Amino acid sequence: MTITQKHILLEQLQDHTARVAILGLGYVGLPLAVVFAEAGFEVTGIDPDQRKIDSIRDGVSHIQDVPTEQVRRLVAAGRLHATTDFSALGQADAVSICVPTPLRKTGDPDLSYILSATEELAKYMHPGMVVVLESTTYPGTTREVLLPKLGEEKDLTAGVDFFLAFSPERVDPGRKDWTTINTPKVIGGITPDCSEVSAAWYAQALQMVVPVSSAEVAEMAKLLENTFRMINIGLVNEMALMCDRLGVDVWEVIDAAATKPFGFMKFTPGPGLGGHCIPIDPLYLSWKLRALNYTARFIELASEINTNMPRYVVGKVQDGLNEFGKPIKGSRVLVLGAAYKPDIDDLRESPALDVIGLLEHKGAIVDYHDPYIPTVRHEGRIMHSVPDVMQAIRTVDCVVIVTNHKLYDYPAILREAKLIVDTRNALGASGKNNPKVMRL
Ligand code: SAJ
Repeated sequence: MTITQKHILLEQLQDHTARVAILGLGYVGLPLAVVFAEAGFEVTGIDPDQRKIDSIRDGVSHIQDVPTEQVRRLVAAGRLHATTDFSALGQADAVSICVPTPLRKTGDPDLSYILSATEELAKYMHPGMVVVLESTTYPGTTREVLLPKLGEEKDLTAGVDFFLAFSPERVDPGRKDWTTINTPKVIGGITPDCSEVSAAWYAQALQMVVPVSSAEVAEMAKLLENTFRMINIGLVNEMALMCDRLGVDVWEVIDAAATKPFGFMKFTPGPGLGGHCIPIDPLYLSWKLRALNYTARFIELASEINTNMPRYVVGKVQDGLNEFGKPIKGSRVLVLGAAYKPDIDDLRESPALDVIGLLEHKGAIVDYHDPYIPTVRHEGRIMHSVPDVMQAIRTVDCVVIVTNHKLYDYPAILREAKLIVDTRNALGASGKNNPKVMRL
């Protein structure tokens, strides 16, 4: 039997002598690096951000989901290394690419991080490597962008000399029940052998690996997961608009529908769609389909509705102030909660920023409070979370609850505020039929 690269690599993966490199040490890459190191691989994390590297070398975690104790222990044991030097890829057999895939200002995909990571990796490609892309992207990226640069241009054949696959990240920062090690992991290769080898690698460290027949299936599965959420959030946001016109309480409607024990999944209206996944990933899909002369109507409609929610919220503020004979212009408004979702410190794509901008555009004097976010860079200036939130609530003309952090004292807010726009039903029943509370 001829010993092939596949057999050699499979052996190294199974006996954990394969040298692992993780490109990108963010909320996806660091947890993955730690999981492979715990499984017994020697792992090198590579990231251009020297602060991240210094932190890891000092045995300190810069990612909330990764305990510092774990980083310290793995670094001390010589199982976890970190460097800004991409040449470390020359000593790697198994590489996972976990870099950002944002949108450009034009709304088009920004593949610049994937391209630069791939171009760096291409310099160090050698026979007997397995490469897995984890960054969420449009279907075809692995085959159309990575394969030529890592394979054909290096005279390496995927599935023979090296193995290339896609495996979508499913990290939900702050979640404790489903983490990198126990969340089922879909993985699909450029060829069946690529699927087999990459799945064999991940199976050494993760509890459940779900091999699929191709990279495109894996890329598309991720987009379905997040498009599903984006569209259903858009649906309930439109339900809120419809219930408002009908004079029906959308929150009560959703709670009633949610009693259905099958065939329904509860989503709730809100001030818009934040985060680095849900508002962005589906637009990678619709962008790709436009290039194939197909309009992904659900995605475009949901995106339009979700994007309009901050404006709808500001309309509620205007209506509420109007009831008190106050123009929005010159009124003092406090935005409560700036993070894109409760009880975290992540501001990315947060609708709070849109609400603040729209209010200011109408002449309101806007402050914000967020216990997790002390400062916000907004339209070229730094805003600071107000130091005394209850004092601010007592003095402003309107309080807008944009992100319903658990640690707020909602009964006190209801007592002290003159007017509240509650975009999250944070006040619950006490906000219903209350003359000083406007709800979505
Ligand atoms: N939102 C609503 N109504 C809802 C749910 C969310 O308005 O019913 C808003 C949130 O306030 C937020 C945005 O949508 O602004 C996104 O919320 P999210 O709950 O989807 O949270 P994310 O962005 O952290 O999504 C992540 C995703 N994880 C990955 O992509 C790996 C998503 O797939 C997870 O399902 C989600 O966490 C989760 O379940 O918490």
